[in-house]
Amino acid sequence: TRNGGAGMEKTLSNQEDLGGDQGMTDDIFDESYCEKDGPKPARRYVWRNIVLMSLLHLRALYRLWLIPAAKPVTLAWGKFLCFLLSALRITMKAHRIWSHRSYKTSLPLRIFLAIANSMAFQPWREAARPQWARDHHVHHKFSEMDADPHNATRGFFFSHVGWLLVRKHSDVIEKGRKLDMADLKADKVVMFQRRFYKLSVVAMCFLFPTLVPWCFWGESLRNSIFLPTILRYVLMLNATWLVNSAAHMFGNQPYDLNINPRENRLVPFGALGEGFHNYHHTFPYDYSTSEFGWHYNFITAFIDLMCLLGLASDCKKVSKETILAQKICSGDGSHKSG
Ligand code: ST9
Ligand code: ZN
Ligand code: ZN
Repeated sequence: TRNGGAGMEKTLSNQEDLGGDQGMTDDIFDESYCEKDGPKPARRYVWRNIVLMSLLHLRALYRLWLIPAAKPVTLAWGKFLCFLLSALRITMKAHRIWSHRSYKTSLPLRIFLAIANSMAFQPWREAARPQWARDHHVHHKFSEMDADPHNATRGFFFSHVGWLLVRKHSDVIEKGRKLDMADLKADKVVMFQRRFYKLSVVAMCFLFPTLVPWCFWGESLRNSIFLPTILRYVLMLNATWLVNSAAHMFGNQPYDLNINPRENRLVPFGALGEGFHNYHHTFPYDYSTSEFGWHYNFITAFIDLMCLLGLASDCKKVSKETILAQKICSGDGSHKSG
């Protein structure tokens, strides 16, 4: 069957069985959904996004030649610190908490992730509503169908960036409105950050990454703007988008042969733990997004460290027996030795 269903158990002291929790069904594929009959609605382009996205990418590409002239410490700053913080936010907060409720966080960790959240600046309209999490829920629940905002059956380009350049299919909005986002609205840190979202994005996504190299090690202003800020942002966006495009097309399907998402460790930042996409769509509530713990999964190691420090808890994990049964029942056999 699609989606590994109910069998989960307590496997570590800081991990919990989700039981009948609502979070477990919210992101499970909905077999009952049928696309509407008749011709597909016409594609409606959003020219503002097309122009801005093209300019952003052209700018980043054109400025690649600045790399050899930059100080090594600036490149290290752009690559590791900013990128890692942005990525921590996307995978830890927006993905594993907001979208899948796969573990719980303490107040200090929530504040830290809220700061990293502004650094990632995804999406532009996040200030208004929990759009990221809603889009991601319908992506799991109605995967590869009209109600999936980045339906990969519409092609690589559409699932990568094209979906951000056109109006959404009406089913995405209709189905998304039925989702319960009360827990996000009840999170005071999220709400506080949302009130100052634009200001915090300007400060954390643009000013902070630019000012540090310029002020602290005398990097030129031009290099400071284009490398750790613009280029880093564009790379981060594309790394996230590859999970929607490449990881839905290339790789094997050890857990469920009947779904498109694949195990793709070549997706940049697969090392962060988001490349195990066949597993993730089969067991979306697993905090680790993989059965292999820390292997290629920096974020799981980081969440485990937070649990050890008492800053995170209640990690949801699928039992080895359930995973094995799922592989035997629906997998492509590529993990037989495992
Ligand atoms: C960006 C986001 O890129 C990327 C998300 C990627 C997700 C990846 C998932 C993979 C997970 C793994 C993580 C890997 C991490 C790797 C780390 C690497 C570092 N439900 O939006 P509108 C309502 S951001 C319910 O205008 P249009 C909405 O509330 C980049 N309702 O739709 C509104 O209602 P109202 C920057 C929904 O007109 C109404 O519908 N961002 C839903 O079709 C209209 O909403 C951008 O470039 C829903 N799901 O426009 C694009 N959706 O009127 C920003 C909508 O009552 N977005 N509604 O307020 C936009 O410009 C537009 O949304 C649009 C669609 C043009 C795309
Ligand atoms: Zn997916
Ligand atoms: Zn997900």
